[in-house]
Amino acid sequence: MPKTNEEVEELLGEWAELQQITGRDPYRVRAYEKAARSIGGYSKDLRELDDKGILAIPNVGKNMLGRIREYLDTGTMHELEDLREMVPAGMRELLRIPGLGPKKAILVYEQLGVTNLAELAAAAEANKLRDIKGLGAKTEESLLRGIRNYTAQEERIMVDQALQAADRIIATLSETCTFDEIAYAGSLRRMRETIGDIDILVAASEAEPIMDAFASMARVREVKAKGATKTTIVTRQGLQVDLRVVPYEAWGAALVYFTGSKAHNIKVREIAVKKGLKLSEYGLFHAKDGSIIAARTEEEVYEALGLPWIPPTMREDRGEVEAALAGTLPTPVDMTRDAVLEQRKKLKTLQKRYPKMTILHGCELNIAKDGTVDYDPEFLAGFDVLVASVHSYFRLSAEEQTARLIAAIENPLVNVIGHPSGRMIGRRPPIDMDFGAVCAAAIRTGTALEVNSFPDRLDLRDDHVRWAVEAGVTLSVDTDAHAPKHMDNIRFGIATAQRGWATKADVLNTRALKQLQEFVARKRKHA
Ligand code: DGT
Ligand code: CA
Ligand code: CA
Repeated sequence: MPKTNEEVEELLGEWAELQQITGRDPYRVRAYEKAARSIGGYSKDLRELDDKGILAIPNVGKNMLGRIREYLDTGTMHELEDLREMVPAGMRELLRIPGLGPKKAILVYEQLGVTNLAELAAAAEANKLRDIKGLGAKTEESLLRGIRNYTAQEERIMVDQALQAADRIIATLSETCTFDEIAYAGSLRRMRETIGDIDILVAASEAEPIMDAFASMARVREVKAKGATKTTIVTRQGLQVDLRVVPYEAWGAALVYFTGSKAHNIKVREIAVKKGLKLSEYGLFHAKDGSIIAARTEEEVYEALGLPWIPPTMREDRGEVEAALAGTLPTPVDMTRDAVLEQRKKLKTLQKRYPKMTILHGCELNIAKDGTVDYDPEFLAGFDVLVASVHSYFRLSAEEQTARLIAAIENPLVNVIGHPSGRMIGRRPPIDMDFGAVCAAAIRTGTALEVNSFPDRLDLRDDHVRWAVEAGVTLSVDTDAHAPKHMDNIRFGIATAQRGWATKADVLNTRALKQLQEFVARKRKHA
């Protein structure tokens, strides 16, 4: 999400709350809230839009446009500044107490001079609220309960809120920084029901630019600590977020360490000690000479300890380490299969409703380190077309990477290799591979290579397209759309294919339905 949009969302949200306190009519307050949300979720940067473009954002009218323009030009909104002067700083928080709407907030302010949560709590405990006309003893009691709940809850937030915040932060960092890996760790990765603070882990060769980008995000209220490898901030919603940058080589060890839980870590470390090893966030080492055994991936670290990879959701020291040692660790439920089948059912219904159209059910599979893909062949055969792509292990040697891709290409159920080089423009270099060998395998097996249309991927890139076309590879120009608006990206994919001199005959998705189905069936014959 563009940073400016996030800033404007924050300011309009604050404006809405201040208006509530000063007794503005609720319709107007709602209008600000709605505009704030639309702008925050809008994909185009406000700074790059003209007036017409800004007015095209849902819920943004002429008045709002004026305020946004003022902010873009001057960095402030003077009416909001005026409101801030009128309303004491702590008043906004009062509205978070259940049962305390703007009317009551104004009452306690006018009659008792209450301007923040601490003063409200003190007044309620001293039974001063019940004497205010319009409040009474019952309201006082329920407010007191509300305050206690709120203060207790403030320290831990619900997992969905934490996940949403973490996703947004990861999206912001992905837009602004270069790194190898990023993930949330801690209790959020373990999916505890409430989260104390968010822990974000990044693998990169240089920590400083990432720390800087993190500390200067629009959502930051306070930078609590900023060191060489760890920065702690508090967001404007009062959420604490720790960011740690680790070397790429130690990614797995750091992920184990910072995912925890602490009790799980202690158990795992005991196993290391018994084997004469030392486990830290930097890796698993021989205790004697300090030589390294494993660190790159979680699987490698667990494996070197004689354990299978333990799903983060089980890492609570509730017997999972013992079970893993004994080989009795259950594979926990994963609902994705059911979700896929559910989706297929929906498509069948749609197909019935639109008999003239043919709906195909496809899926993008992940290519594992060894070239295998998700699910078993029987399950995969239920799809009409399958794409498989690399999403991890970007730094394998050219030999390993080529063997991995060819293994996926040779899978009779895989029809397209998605974004074959894995590059992210400006953020991640392409994987090392023998592209000639990959092309040869694609031709031999009847597998297409994708031209991914996302502007930050464009993968295959133009010169690889030309190489593939000359070799005789079939291409598939895809949007990789995750939302309807991404469909527009197709123009970049087509342009990339054109720059590589691809013709209609080279591109799978220009063909008639029957030809596509034949393309899939021909390969499946070898299953
Ligand atoms: P939270 O934030 O209260 O919901 O819970 P966690 O588990 O996210 O805890 P947090 O944020 O304090 O630390 C993140 C992870 O870092 C934790 O799960 C395990 C690891 N960790 C932190 N401190 C220690 C420690 O003193 N020893 C060990 N072994 N691990 C630690
Ligand atoms: Ca945490
Ligand atoms: Ca933490």
